[in-house]
Amino acid sequence: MPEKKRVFMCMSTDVVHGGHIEIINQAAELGELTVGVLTDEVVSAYKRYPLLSCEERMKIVAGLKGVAHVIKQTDISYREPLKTLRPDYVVHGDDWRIGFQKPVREECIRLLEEYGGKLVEFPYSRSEQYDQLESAARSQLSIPDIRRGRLRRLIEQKGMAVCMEAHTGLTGLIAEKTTVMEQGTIRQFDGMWISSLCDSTIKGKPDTELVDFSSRLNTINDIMEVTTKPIILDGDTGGLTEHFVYMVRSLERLGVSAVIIEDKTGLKKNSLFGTEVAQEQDSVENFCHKIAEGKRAQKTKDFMLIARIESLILEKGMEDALARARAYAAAGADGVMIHSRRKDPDEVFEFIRRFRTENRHTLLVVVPTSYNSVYEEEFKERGVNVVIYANHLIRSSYPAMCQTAESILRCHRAKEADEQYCMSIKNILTLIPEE
Ligand code: SPV
Ligand code: MG
Repeated sequence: MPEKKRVFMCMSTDVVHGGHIEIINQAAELGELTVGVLTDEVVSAYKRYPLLSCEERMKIVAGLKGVAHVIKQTDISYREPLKTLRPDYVVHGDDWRIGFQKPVREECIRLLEEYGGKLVEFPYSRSEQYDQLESAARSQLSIPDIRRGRLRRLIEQKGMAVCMEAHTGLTGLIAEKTTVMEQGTIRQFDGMWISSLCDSTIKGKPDTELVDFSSRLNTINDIMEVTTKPIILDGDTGGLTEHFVYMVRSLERLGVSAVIIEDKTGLKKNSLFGTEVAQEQDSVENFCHKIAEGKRAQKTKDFMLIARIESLILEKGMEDALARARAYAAAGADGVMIHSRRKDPDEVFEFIRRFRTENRHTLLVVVPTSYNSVYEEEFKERGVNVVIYANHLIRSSYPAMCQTAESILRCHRAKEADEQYCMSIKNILTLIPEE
């Protein structure tokens, strides 16, 4: 008997439908079928956070007729399974000829050619019913109870989460959907930061806690309505402890994953002003009380309270920063955020090194706005758990809008601005499709 051909295909889905079964049947007809099931980390990096864990999905796939073997696939690239299995055929729907998977397909074809394997593509079954299934799965992810705990789990899984600021529904969509390919893997942001600076600036207001919490809640709602990724709120000082406890409950109820409050008191000014403006740090005792009360008010296990240390910003020194970190962790903070406005990262690195030698568990958060040359990988190696790009979407959109406004004024018409700076009307009309 001739040896059975080896067939390989990859699956990420947690909602198996008729379209998948059809492809599996067709693949199984070609030979002995192995299915690579993508890990949670990979699926959440390019599609959405899976509703079922990789282990559960592997069990489901293993039970499907026609599937001979199931393996865990840790990369969107086919490099590893092709190297170890050397399948005669790789099977895929033809939907990956366009879009972000195109380079994955091209690499797969190249690798198959090296040893004479073949790619077999079947028409991808698009049906309204399947689209509805996917959109139902997505809306599950935006349910508060499901969204809230995902930051914690993501950090447990990956060690570090990378967050992009969002201040409107549209910037939320950019933080949610932006995808890049990098050496056969796919990258997306893990979560969103709702910055007080950006939320104030977009309203034309200074970042002094002038934009009140009701207004901040509206921003959170706008973003939550159209996204599924975990959200960290910049809670400023948290206000009075007596008010902060209500803030914690409101955020928890909405499905926000974490709030970061800073240890300042009185009229808060943005940290990046440093000592150029009058800013007062809260007492350790008072801030610890706020943390403890916030943790006591919390109803779920998932929500996190992160204490932000302003000692380096206010030039109070490293020992003060470390003493505060110890005290805040002891008061119950799930994490500490160390802030700095120096261009070089030395003081942040020193804080991380010293804090991590005495505390392995409390989460560490950094906001590398001024020390922007450090790669995320280095933060991770040093023991950081969350990196926040705190203001980059608003800082890049404002100059672009000014350019357009100036061009129209200068030219007395919009033709030049249209051609140089604007996306087409057709593209803006279809940017947000109706559901
Ligand atoms: C914010 O984004 O509002 C922050 C971070 O609090 S910073 O602007 O660096 O103070
Ligand atoms: Mg802020």
